[in-house]
Amino acid sequence: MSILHHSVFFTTVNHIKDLPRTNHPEIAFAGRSNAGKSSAINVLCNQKRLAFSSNTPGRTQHINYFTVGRRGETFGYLVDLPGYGYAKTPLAVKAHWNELLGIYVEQREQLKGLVLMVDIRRGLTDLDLEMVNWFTPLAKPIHVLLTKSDKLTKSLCNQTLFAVRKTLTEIAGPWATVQLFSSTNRVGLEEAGERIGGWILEHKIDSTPEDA
Ligand SMILES: Nc1nc2c(ncn2[C@@H]2O[C@H](COP(=O)(O)OP(=O)(O)O)[C@@H](O)[C@H]2O)c(=O)[nH]1
Ligand SMILES: [Mg+2]
Repeated sequence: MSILHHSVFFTTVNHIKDLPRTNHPEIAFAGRSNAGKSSAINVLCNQKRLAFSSNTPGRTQHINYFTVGRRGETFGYLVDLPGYGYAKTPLAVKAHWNELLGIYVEQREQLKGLVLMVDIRRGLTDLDLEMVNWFTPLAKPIHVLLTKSDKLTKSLCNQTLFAVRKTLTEIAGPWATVQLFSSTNRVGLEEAGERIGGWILEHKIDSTPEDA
């Protein structure tokens, strides 16, 4: 069973100074608002409402932490970052998110990998590329989930997969990988779960019972 299946909510952070003081590895989930990030976290963790999913884009404004572990032991965290690119977000709020997101992504040492949700019908947008460009110099892996693949034909899905893979390889070389995903049809769960779980296990530290 995936180690992600024992995830529970840990904490919500709205300011960099409030990031939890732990040494466990963190895997961040990023993407445009409405790309399917909350749905992906829920389905990967085999839970219905771990991450809040809604039809109202731009509603999740904070950084949410979920623990990953087994038998009362914390192995690491999944970190749900605020979605970006929602047009109706007020400028001041946008600036706050940008700062929160930018500092977290660029400076958080515990961050060991990035999962980037991209709606397969849109492909990589400028904001997604900005995220990849922020991350690439850190020499940490990025895994892109092409979400909502149930919305396109198999052949269109594969076309997008190859195009995105080509672009990512040009920017990030071997650090970036990409796969098809659908929360609705449960496509790509195993591949994504293994990748994310693998990153956490790779960086897992010996935890004390208090961490549980
Ligand atoms: N068809 C389809 N719809 C999805 C999928 N994943 C998410 N959605 C829908 O897309 C909308 C946004 O999803 P959500 O997970 O809240 O996106 P977030 O804003 O990135 O967290 C919701 O209406 C979801 O039901 C998917 O795999 N297939
Ligand atoms: Mg969400």
